[in-house]
Amino acid sequence: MTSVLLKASKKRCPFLLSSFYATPGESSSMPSTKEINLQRSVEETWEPIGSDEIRKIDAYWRACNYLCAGMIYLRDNPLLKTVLRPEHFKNRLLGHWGSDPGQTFTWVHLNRAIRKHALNMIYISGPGHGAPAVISNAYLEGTYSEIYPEVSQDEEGMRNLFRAFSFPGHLGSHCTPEVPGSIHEGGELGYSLSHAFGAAFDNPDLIVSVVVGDGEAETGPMATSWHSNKFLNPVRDGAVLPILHLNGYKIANPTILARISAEELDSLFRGYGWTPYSVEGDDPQLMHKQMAQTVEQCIQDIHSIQRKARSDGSPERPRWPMIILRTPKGWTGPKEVGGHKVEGSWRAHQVPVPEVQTNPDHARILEQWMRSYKPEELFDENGTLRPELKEIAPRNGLRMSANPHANGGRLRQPLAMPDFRDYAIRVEKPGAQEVSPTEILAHFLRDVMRRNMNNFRVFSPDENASNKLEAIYAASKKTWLASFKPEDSDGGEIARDGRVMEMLSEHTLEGWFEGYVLTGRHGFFSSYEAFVHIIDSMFNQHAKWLEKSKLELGWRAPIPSINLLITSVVWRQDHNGFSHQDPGFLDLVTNKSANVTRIYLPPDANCLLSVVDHCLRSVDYVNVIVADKQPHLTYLDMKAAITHCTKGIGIWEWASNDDGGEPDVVMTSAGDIATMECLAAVALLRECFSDLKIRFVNVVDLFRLQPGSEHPHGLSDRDFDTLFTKNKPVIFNFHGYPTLIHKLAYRRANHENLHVHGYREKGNINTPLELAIRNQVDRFSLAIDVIDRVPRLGTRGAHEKERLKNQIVESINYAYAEGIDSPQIREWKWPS
Ligand SMILES: Cc1ncc(C[n+]2csc(CCOP(=O)(O)OP(=O)(O)O)c2C)c(N)n1
Repeated sequence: MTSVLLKASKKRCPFLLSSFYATPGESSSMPSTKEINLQRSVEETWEPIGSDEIRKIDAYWRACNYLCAGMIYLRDNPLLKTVLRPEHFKNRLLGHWGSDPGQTFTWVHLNRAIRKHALNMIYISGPGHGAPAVISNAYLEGTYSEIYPEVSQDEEGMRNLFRAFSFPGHLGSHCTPEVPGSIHEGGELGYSLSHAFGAAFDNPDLIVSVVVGDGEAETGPMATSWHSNKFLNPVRDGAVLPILHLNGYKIANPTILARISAEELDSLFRGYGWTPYSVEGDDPQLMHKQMAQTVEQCIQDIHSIQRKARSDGSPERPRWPMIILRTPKGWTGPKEVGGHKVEGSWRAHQVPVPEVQTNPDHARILEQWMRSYKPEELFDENGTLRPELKEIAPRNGLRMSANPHANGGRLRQPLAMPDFRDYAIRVEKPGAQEVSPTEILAHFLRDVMRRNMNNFRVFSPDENASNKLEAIYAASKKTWLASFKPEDSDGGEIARDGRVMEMLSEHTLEGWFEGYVLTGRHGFFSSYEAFVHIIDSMFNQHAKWLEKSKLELGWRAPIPSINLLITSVVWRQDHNGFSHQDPGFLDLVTNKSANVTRIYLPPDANCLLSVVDHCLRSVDYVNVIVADKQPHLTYLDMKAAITHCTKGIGIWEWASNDDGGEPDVVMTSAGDIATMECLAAVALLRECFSDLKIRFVNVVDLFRLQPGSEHPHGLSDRDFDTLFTKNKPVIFNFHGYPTLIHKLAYRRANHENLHVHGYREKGNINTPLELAIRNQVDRFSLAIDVIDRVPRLGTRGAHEKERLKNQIVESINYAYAEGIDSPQIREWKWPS
């Protein structure tokens, strides 16, 4: 496949393949023969767009642009029925103009293709700060008024729209969840393309158009997501049509991609496996022809790729089309303000004429600018879009602003679930037998996959095998549409029709996953604990989206939850060492709304099964599950596991000896490894002090620790005090950073007696016990802490304390001499 490079400017004829991007500093010149040979024109198949259609498309586009400007500036006089006066302006001018006209231009041309081919298409706005472009279209298509009736399609409604935009208590200035047709806010740049692919997976009839900002294209997540085309299967997936919007500037700088030569740019996207088509210019009339022609070509390419793949059933990796759209930033806006170039410069990024309230010249420029769109030709006296323009937009479900995929919960089908109890481990005695929890889970996930081969995917950054989840490959291999080698058949587990998504980019995977759930499908993501931090920010953004959608927007249907398994945990990084030790993602999660966040630390394999079953059935949450992949002791049979996980926190009677009396100390754990060490400490203490009354509490659902007023899962104070007492020492062994437990429990009556052990950022290449010792989450340190905190053991326990300290020294020496922990540590079992 080859590219088409066309430029539409007043100076040159767009249909001559003679215009190329000038290398910076040079003027455009005729291409070399070689360059011409690289190109193929769509003219062969092109049925030229008629002048009447161009006139209407242009008018529709002007209507969009008029609305965009109105949203930024006006609170009254929306149809410019009188000269603009100071009282018509908003007091505070907010919003972004620069991105809007290129995006509205794209939208109206996609509309043309949708109508022509009855396309099922959604639109993702990478530079979501260009929200006026999306909102104006949603408004003109009627969707906005259907959801927000006060924003009616008349003068009053237009006034309300302008007032609502970027106004306190109203609409944000990004493509926030409030915006119909949006599944991507675009506030934090970089994720639009991966979201687009996530939406396209398993949606064979859907085309996801996605505008990528040229600034956005400089971000790390965007850079890696161009590779998503190696994971899109044209037989069973939809298509993604990226439109790279080269408007040349970011907030205050030129963009890199707009300042490299045409050849470099073309090579870059070819190198990523795309077929780039370029549209370039500033003359609207010529640009409409070019864009219509190019969009048509892209749709034809997409259809022919899909036809071919679907007829022969064995997809080769196609070179999907993409558009490189080069237009001036702030196109059609004021050319110059106060002697400074505005259109085609970074000055167009936000509010291009900044002082309309105080500077009459600025007010005049704004009025001229808005009148240049000729609103009287676009809207009737009542402010309603004229019928001949309305008719060029798609209708009903074909409107991108009303496409059900953009409100994916409406399409959500619950997963067909196997019975998780069928995967249970038999537990005859607590703490006697070891299994890898994730290995057990893998069989369950495999069967979830088998039953849901159209709406469930598993995501991991090259780690499913490492995380001992490889049993899922029996249901489906890893998606792979790049080339194959003979050795791949020997355990490579890759296939063109695979459904397990593995690529070494946490960003791209999380973006795919979010796009997938936002369009109503389900998934499961596993990551090494330390590196889940790479998607911290994506988690933040998704949690914000969920919070808004769930609490404030009744029209958005619930979507499946994001399920994140954090494994390869901090405590078992024997050869990876310090860089792989970071349990801090949990701290981040607790910053987000209690309405959408859940954290589970199942202590063993059966609890993990129960938790994952629960999470896969849930909606509108981010569920974070922490479970290690190494063999660990099992404690609860399935019945007990279900009861324990349902309660989320509880006393383990078999590990306690305070029944019927008051405990001297409450030993508490959260996390699999933390639980084992805590139980081992209990066993040591019981050996040393037969009369010591110990209560053992395990926490699965971390938010049980917070008061009910703070989190819906929070325990009442009464329940908390019953479990933890109001005055006895509580020794809490925690999987993560100790401060998190204090943060959650600081309001509890017994907080001053809560002593939390957890990761203290002390790590290296360690044996498991030696690492635990360095961070004082080991059995000996915990037992010593109990001796220190239980007053009656203070002096009585002196000898025991010495012996425990000796064991610490001996354990470290053993680890340093042998490179492993001693057999009695490695083979420790709960004493029956
Ligand atoms: C990850 C991230 N970094 C920084 C910003 C701040 N920011 C907002 S808009 C913008 C420039 C965007 O340029 P581009 O993607 O080209 O969009 P457009 O030119 O269409 O406005 C920046 C840096 C952001 N929103 N997200």
